[in-house]
Amino acid sequence: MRYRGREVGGEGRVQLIMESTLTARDRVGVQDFVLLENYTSEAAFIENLRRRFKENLIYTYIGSVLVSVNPYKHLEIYSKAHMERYRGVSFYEISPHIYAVSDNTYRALRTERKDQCILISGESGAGKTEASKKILQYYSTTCPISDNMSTLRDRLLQSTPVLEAFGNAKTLKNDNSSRFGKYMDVKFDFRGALIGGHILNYLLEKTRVVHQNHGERNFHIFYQLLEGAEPDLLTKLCLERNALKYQYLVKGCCSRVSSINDKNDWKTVRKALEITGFHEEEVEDLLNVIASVLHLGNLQFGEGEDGETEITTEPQHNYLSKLLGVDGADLKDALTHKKLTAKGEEMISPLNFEQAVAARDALAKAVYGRTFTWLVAKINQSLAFKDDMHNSSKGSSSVIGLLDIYGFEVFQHNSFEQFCINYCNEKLQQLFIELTLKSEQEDYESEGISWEPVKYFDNKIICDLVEEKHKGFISILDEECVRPGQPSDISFLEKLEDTLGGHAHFVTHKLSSGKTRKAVGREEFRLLHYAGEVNYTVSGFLDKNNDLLYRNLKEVICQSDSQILRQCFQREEVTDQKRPETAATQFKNSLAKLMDILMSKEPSYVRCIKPNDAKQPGRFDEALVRHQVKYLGLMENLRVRRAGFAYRRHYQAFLQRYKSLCPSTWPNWQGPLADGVATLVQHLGYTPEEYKLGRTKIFIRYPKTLFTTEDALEARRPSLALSLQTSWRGYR
Ligand code: AOV
Ligand code: MG
Repeated sequence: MRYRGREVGGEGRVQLIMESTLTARDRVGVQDFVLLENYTSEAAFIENLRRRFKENLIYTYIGSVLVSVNPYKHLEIYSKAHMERYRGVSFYEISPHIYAVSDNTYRALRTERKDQCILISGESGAGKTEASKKILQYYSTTCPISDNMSTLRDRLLQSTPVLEAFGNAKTLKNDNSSRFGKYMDVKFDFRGALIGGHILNYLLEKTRVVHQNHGERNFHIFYQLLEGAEPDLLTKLCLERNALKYQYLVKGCCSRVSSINDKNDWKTVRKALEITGFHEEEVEDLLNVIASVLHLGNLQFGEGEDGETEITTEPQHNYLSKLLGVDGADLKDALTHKKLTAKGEEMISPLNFEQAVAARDALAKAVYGRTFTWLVAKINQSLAFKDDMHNSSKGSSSVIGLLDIYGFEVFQHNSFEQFCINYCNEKLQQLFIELTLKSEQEDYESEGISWEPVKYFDNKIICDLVEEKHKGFISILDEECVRPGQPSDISFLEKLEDTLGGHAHFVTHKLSSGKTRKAVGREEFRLLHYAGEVNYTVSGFLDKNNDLLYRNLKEVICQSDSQILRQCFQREEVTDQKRPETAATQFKNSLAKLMDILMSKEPSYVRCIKPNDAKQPGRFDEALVRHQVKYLGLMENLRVRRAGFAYRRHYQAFLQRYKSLCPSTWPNWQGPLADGVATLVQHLGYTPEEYKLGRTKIFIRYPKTLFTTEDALEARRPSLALSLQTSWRGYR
C-alpha cells in the first residue's frame, strides 16, 4: 500500500487538544475513531458519531476512510473559503471533511501519478450523491484548467442537474433518489489541470416510467417540464400543465413534493442543457421524446367491431405520431400487432388487450431508457478532452473516478429493480472488504509488523449466490427466460428452490418452515443481504429480465424523423436475429467491468450513514445508525485499522514534529532516521509495549502515549509553534 501521508489518526485530534479544553473534547468526540480509547466498543463508536452529529460535525475518519452522517440541513461548510482551507493541507491537520478526501486524492494523483477513485457507499438517502457533487465542486473550483478547455468547469458542474433531472426521482427513501448508477472519470493532464470528464451509466430503473409505487414519483423531468415550460412550448408538445392528467404520473399519488420546486428546477435544467452543449434542435427533440412518453401513457385500447384490439384515444395517437416523427398508421399497427417469424415466414398476429398495453409500456420504457443513454453520450462528448479523439494524450493524463450508485434499499414490495440495486451494493461492499483488508495487511507486512487478523463477514458468498455461472441466481433466471414451453415467474421460483434450496442466504416460503422469523409469501423469495434481509416478489422478474420490445415497434421507431430516436434505435438491431443479452446479465457484465476499472485505481472511501428515516435534521436514531455501522463493517474496519496500533507515522515526519523534545535529536538528527526515532522515544520514556519500529514507520499502540507526547510539545510550543506549523503543513 502506498501511504499518501494519510495513514495516521493523530494530528487532528491533537489539534483539538491544543485548541480546546477537555470538556470541549468530550463534547465533540474524537475526529478519528482510531483514537477512541475503547475502540472495540460499538457503543463508544456510535456515541462518538452521535456527539459529533449533535455539534454538526458530520464527518469522522477511520484512518483514511471518511464516515459521513447526512445532516439533512444546509451546513456552512462548503464555501469557497472552506475549499481553500483544505488545499494542500495534510489529511489529519484539519477537521475531517469531504474536501480533505478530495484534496488528498488529488495530491496522490499528482505525486504518485496513479489513477485514483473515490468510492461512495451507503444506503438510499445516506448522502452519496451529495458527497459526489461536493467532490466535483471541489475539483472544478480549486484545480487549474487546461487553456483550451475554459468552459469545462461549468460543463462538469452542469452535467449533474441534467442527469439528475432524467435519472433521479422521489422515492419513499429519498426525495432525490438516483435511479441509475454513475461512475465518472474526472481527467487531469500531467500538470494536474482539469482536461475533461467521462461518465459511465448503469442500469436505469426504467419501470418507473410506467409505474410508481404509492408515495413515489416518476423521473423529475416530467414534472419539471409540466410546471416550468412556457405555454407555447406546452402547446407545441400537446401537453397540459396539470400532471394529474397523465397516467404515467399519477400512479404514486404524489405529483408534488414539498422539498422540490419543479418550476425552478426546470430553469436550472434548461440552462444546464445549454451549458453542456445541447443545441436548440436537440433540446427540441429531447422534449418531444419526453412528451411522447406522457402521451403513450394516456393511449388507451379497446375492442373493435371485429373483436381486435384497437386504439381508442385518437388524439393521443395523433400527438404521438407527430412527436415521435413516425407514420400514424404504422404506429397504430405496431402497437396492436406483433410480427413473428416462423419457419422463415413472417406472420402478423393481433395483440390482445393486455399484450397491447404491455407493448405500449415497453415502448415507453425503451424510448426513455435509450434516450437517457443518449443523454449521457452527449454529455460525454461535451466533456471530452479534444485530444482524446486523436488519442494523443494517452499516457500523460490521469483520472480520479467518482462512483455514486443507487444505495441499498428495502421497500414493502421489492422487485427486479431492488434486486439489481442491492446486488450492485453487494459488489461494492465486496470491493471494500477486499481492498481495505488487503491493503492494510500489506502495510503491516511491508513494515514487518506482526499482524493480528480480524474476523469479518465476507459477503462474497452472496455475490456468488447471485452471479455464479450455471447455478447462480442470474443464470437460473436467464435459463428460465429462454426455456421452451411456458416459463413463468412461478416456475422460476421453483427452479430457484431446486437449485439454491440449501443456501444459507436464500429462503422461500417452502424452505422457510420454522427457519425464519419473518414470513415469506408464496410468490416471494428472500435474500439475506449483507445489509439486511429483503423479500422480493417474484412477479415480473422474467419480463423485466427479457426486456422485450416487439420487432415491428422497433421498425417503426427506426424510421422516426427524430435524430435522437434514430440514433437510439438502429436498423441493424431489427435485422439482427441474435437474442439480446438479458437485463440481469448485461448488468452483471457491466458491474464486472466496473469492478475491474475500480481495482485498477487507488481507492479512497466515503461511507455515508443515514441518521433517521424521516429525512429530518437533528434526529439521530441510534438503532438505525447501529444497523448501518454493523453492515458497513465499520467496526471491523476500525479494528483492522488499529490492529493493535492507534497511530503510525513515517520516521521523518515523526522526527520532524517531536525532535525538539530530545537534546540528541534537536535541532537536527544526523544519523539514520530509524535511529533518531529510537533515540527520541527512549528519551521520552516510551516502554517497549507502547510502540514498534517498522521499516519506515513508527507504530504507537495507545492514543494516550501520543497525547502525552503532544502535551510535552505543547508545553514548549510558544517558541516552536510557527516553525513547526510551517513544516508540518507541507508534509504528505
Ligand atoms: P443518496 O444518493 O445516498 O441516496 P443523497 O445524496 O441524494 O442520498 O441525499 C439525500 C438528501 O439528503 C439530499 O437530497 C439532501 O437533502 C440531504 N443531504 C445529503 N447529504 C447532505 C449534506 N452533506 N448536507 C446537507 N444535506 C444533505 V440514493 O441516490 O436514494 O441511494 O438511490
Ligand atoms: Mg444518489
